[in-house]
Amino acid sequence: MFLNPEELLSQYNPVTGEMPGASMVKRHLSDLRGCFADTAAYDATMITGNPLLYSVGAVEPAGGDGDLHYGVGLLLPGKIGDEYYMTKGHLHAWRPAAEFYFGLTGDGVMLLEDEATGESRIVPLRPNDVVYVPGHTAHRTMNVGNTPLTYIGVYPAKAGHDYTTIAEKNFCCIVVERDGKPAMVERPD
Ligand code: PAN
Ligand code: ZN
Repeated sequence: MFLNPEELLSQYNPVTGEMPGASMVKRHLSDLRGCFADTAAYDATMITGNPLLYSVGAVEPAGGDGDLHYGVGLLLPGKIGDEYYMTKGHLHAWRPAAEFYFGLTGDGVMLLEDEATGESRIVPLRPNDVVYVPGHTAHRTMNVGNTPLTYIGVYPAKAGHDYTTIAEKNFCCIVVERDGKPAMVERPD
């Protein structure tokens, strides 16, 4: 049975990220090996456990050319060293596919990196913020607040997710806390 987005969100559980009709993916710190620049902080946290970082409930009603898919993300607050908890990040397998993000709760930032030029920027993702992710743009989300960050991302059904390119070369920049605020800095070697 397919529920419309309004019905789905009304049944969305903002604590667990669970949503009827959605396929849930949960990502723990071990799933983000290589994403955090501070590997010492990563290893130190892994010794104490393998925390849940985020979940995504994906709704994929149909896969035709004109169809849309969407996911509701729940990204927990926390840091590894100075780096905020983040998503793995990806490019769309079909590179021209853009995406529309809408902030629901919490305080977040998106890191956007143009694949061709490497040009990077961060943009806020807070309640009612819209972030337009153009095609050919790697995107990653960070929770820069103290409460769960939730958001919805809507993308063409045929976008697909390419995680391999990011796993191989990572983002050029990282987002760290500096003087209590998020700052984008070049990834140290
Ligand atoms: C989002 C992401 C979600 C989780 O729905 O899938 O934020 O991030 P990762 O997929 O990088 O783990 C999206 O951008 N979909 O295309
Ligand atoms: Zn995406």
